[in-house]
Amino acid sequence: MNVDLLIYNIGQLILPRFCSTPLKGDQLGQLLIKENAAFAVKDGLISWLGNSDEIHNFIAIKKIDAKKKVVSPGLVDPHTHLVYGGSREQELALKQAGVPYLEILANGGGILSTVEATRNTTEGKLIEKARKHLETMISFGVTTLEAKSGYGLDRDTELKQLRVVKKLNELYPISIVSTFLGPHAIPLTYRGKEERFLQKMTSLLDDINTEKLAEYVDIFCETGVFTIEQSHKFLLEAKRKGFGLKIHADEIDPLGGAELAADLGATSADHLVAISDEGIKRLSDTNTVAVLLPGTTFYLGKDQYAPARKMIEAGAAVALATDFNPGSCVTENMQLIMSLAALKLKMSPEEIWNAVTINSAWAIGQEAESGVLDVGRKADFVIWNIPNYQYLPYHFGVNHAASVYCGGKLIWNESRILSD
Ligand code: IZC
Ligand code: ZN
Repeated sequence: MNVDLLIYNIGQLILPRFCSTPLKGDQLGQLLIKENAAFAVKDGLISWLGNSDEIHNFIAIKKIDAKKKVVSPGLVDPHTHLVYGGSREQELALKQAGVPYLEILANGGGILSTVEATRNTTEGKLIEKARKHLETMISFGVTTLEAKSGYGLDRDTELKQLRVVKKLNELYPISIVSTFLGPHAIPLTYRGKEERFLQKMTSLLDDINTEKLAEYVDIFCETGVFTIEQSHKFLLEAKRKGFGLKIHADEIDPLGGAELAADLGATSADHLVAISDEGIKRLSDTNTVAVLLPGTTFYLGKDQYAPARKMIEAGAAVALATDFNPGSCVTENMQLIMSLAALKLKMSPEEIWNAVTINSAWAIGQEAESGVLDVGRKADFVIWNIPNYQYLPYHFGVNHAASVYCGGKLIWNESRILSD
């Protein structure tokens, strides 16, 4: 049989399971590991998957000996603020002095300082900057991700950010799902006129639809930002216009964002550090994915992490993401998030692999395209320099990716570090 690519001698092939819903409860801990595996790729798709001893029938343009390494689906990062101007390293000293994240924002810093920088950065420069971050993400094994706007808070800059995401999607073979996060903060000029600002962001939805600039909307539902009622109003209107829903929910205060996400049939509810027991129960009754962001809790120096065990045991669908952004989690490294999930969320290696592949794909509506390796699926995969799948969360803070493939094509290789 003629194929484009044959990869064989795989020590452990990680095979997350595709079900009709995101993996919940005990399912999250079930991960199929195939030893001595091999698979073939034709026209960018997996055309055969089996045992390394069965490959003699294949004539391949290219053969890769995986040398007993671990191979997994490409990682999926379902929550990033990829596109922004400037940076906020000066905030680190404020944080060290104990100034809370929301206080920095209330004083016109935080998100609002990135808004200023993003407004003052051209589309071309934003693309250039985002490319660096994106290539770092890819180097850590990501082949599908989500990217939000939210650093414009005005028509032109929000659309500029979304056009950058669209352009990045065209420039790279990986998949980027775009989310409109216009209600990310209230500009100083709209203090006391929050409803008017929300109205203004809502009025952008038609243009975003027409230009096909985003599939999802999101809102920062938090004390001092947007209330539950405002979030409900915005999300409902976006749903009516055909957008998928996401929400920054219950990160600092338990406002009931998880309950709202469940009520509205949101695709995901993200953060959930302060989720109530009722919120956990409501999420468990739905397919709304709980996207946990332990990198953010770590970076904000908090002791209380999202109650991942409680959520998994209650039957909620849990996924993991970086939350890459210039304020509360400045890392592109999904592997670091996997270690934090083990150390801080007490998730098992099996749960973690499922949470960064198939469940994170569900969190951005990519479950039919990403997060699973199977015949007929796109050949997005990573070859890892690790002896077994449990090793990755254990050895933290470094890059274990040997090479990253998207649609059967090599898009990143560790040897580039030496040659560039
Ligand atoms: O720039 O601080 N939490 N939005 C909500 C963020 C963090 C991003 C930022
Ligand atoms: Zn976020």
